[in-house]
Amino acid sequence: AGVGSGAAVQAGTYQDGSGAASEVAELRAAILDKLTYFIGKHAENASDRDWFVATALAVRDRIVDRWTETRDRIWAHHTKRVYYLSLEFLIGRLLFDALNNLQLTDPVRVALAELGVDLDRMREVEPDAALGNGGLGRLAACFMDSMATLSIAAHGYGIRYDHGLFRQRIKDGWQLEYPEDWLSFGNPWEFPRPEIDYSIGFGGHVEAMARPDGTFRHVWHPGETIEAVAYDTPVPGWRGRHVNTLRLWSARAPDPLRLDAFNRGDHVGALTAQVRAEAISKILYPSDATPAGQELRLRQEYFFVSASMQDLIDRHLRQHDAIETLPERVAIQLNDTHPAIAIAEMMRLLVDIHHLEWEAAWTITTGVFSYTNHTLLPEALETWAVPLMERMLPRHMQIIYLINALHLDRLRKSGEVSDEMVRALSLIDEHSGRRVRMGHLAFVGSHKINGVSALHTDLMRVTVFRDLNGAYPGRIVNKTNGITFRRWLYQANPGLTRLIQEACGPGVVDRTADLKALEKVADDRAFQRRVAAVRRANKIHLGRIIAEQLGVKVDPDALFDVQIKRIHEYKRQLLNILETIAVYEEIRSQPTRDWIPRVKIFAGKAAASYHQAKLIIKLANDVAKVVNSDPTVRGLLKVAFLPNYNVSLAEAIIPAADVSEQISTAGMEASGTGNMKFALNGALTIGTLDGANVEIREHVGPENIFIFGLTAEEVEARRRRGIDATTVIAASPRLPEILDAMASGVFSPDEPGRYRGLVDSLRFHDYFMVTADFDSYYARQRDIYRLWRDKEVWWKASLLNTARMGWFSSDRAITEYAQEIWRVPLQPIG
Ligand code: GPQ
Repeated sequence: AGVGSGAAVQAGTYQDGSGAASEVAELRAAILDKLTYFIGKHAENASDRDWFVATALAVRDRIVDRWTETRDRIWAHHTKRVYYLSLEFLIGRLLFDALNNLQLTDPVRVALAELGVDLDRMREVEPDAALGNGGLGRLAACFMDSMATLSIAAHGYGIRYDHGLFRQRIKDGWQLEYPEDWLSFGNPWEFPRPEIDYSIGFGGHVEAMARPDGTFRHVWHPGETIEAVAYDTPVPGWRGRHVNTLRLWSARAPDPLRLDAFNRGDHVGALTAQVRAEAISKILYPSDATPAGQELRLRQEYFFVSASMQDLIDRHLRQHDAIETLPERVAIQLNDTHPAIAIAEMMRLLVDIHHLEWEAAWTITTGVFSYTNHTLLPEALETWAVPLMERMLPRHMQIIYLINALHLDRLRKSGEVSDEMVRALSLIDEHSGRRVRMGHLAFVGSHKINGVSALHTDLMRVTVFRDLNGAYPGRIVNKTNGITFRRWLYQANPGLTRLIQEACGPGVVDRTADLKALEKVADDRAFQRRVAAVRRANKIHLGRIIAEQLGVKVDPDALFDVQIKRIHEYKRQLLNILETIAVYEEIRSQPTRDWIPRVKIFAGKAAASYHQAKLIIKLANDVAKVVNSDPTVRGLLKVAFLPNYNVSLAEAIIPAADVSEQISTAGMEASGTGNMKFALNGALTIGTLDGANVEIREHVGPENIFIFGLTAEEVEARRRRGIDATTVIAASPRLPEILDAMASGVFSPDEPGRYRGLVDSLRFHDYFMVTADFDSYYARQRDIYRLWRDKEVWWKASLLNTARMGWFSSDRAITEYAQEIWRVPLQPIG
């Protein structure tokens, strides 16, 4: 039975089939078999984790046949392949992805129940694979799901970090970072491939060998080699008809142990080479949009890129004899600049190893590569010091110089280019010591460069890539981000999904355009009430998590106002906290007014070295402490900062949100993807005209979203005039009081001066326009509260949001990449 059989729908799942009795019996037997023979335990003494592993392995078996079938089909048809290179894949838990895409949720639930095991409880023991920092990494995971769903022959390439993003604990309101340990109990989804390993060189020198014709052949003699070993995770698409591979590389020393040293008694020294080598895949850098600026980070980048380039060229040559046909068979997407060294590595392999002429190699390289830019923040544009590159990758540095020389020559020949323009176009930045601009390298080595929302792409063309865009017109295209509805609606919100299927037909899970049919019931009071009941149940579930984690009790009938994302000044959690303080002061001074009960929910991690962001976390917690314990507030306002934000927590929070905070300084958020998840689940957005908010407004309609604040252009204009906010604050009816309260220690009685610096930076150096946008933000929040009182209008707006978000599916985004950038075939679903 497929989706929409309509039978035997279990609580907590949407309609994915009734699960015939034989299917259930087979699954039960398979799970028991894994428990007995793989884990080596009896059902009586199996833990939840044992059951999870047994279930995952039984489900994995069902994936494997389809996986090999997929490989055979691609091989037989010589299908053009896509390689998605990303330093981050924020995949989260995989069990429900697999169950839902294989239509196995219900039968597995029943099979486990017959064994006395609760699927939902067991689900919680799966570690949340956090091989990414935030939006960029989660986008890669959504794209993997969509590429498999659309039957694109795709491979994800990345690093198998032993430790993903740090675990966040909040102690006395401060963030503490602890190592994350997702692999400590093994990983049932992956297949180690010890036989697939490549040597990766570092350092050493380059030998130039003269040929008889006077040209030179270059041979790189690395000073150090490290092995990259493959670990494969199958990625099944929707309905399991196509299964792709996520191949993650792990670092190994070629000689793990120096026996001579060990026998001499130098037990530690004998292992140093191993430790140095394996450090490469040890941890994910928690950098999020600021360069780590560390040698190890560059080693990570080159390590996974070189292994991936060698691997894909090997695969190509096993199937096709000529390297020249690479662009017809292969498309490589660079997820930001982190893998941009792939351009130089590809040139090295083509020229030095496969002996192609430079021009032929360059045609192939620009034919296969394309690059996605994810930020315009200047501090996040990756550059590497030339001396470091020379030392670590001497041959690549030569290649980059030559690429640069030919690129600048071509431009000089094609017309008038001033010295200033040459400086702007050069791959080498000469401003503060010489540095390689990885964005420029990715740009000149690619045939297409894309931004991730319409606004972001427009800004790319006039800011960081202005001169390159002039020199290579038409290369920059837009591909607005998307999200996989399978995880972010069908799995995360089964209650709402059931109602949607009822209103739009069961096939809506195959055709997101069918969501439009919800518009017909948007006014229907009875339907609205059922949607409201689902939201209420989701809020009770989230309320339980809040109570467990924080000991704070929240009312499910209060308005849940949510901001969850990395903590960053440009994302402006501070603006939200200022409004929270304003509300708090008002409730205290006018206690008898008819206040709407509300809960302000925050979650997110700050980069460990980002002090201002960590102080903002502390402030949110300080405000929470004061507000939550103030008797005059009487529970009308609660503040909750949930620790250790990750994919799983997002899945619990988003379906429970009434209001979604997307309040970045206009021009600074490249796209946002959380904004899409909330709107899809029916939360109403309060946001600036930034990133994809602009397009969300176009789709849901301006009356169903709360837009406020300066536009990107206005932000620019103001910054030019100066960012002292003294007069802005003085003109505001509320800001002076709020800032005085903060600065004088109302929220930090134990250390009254704690926020003085923060307030001073708002007063005299408000680069992020928090004060400039405060009054319009505050006013928009009042509009929200007004709407909340009129439940009929509220739920209509909510339903219209869900109905009109179909376009933001990552299936749509990937279809655009496939057709306009990669030029690969795909098979739509539905
Ligand atoms: N993004 Cl450069 C990250 O999550 N990490 C990064 O290092 C960079 C960008 C985000 C960006 O801030 C969001 O606006 C996007 O929605 C997201 O990438 C995916 O494109």
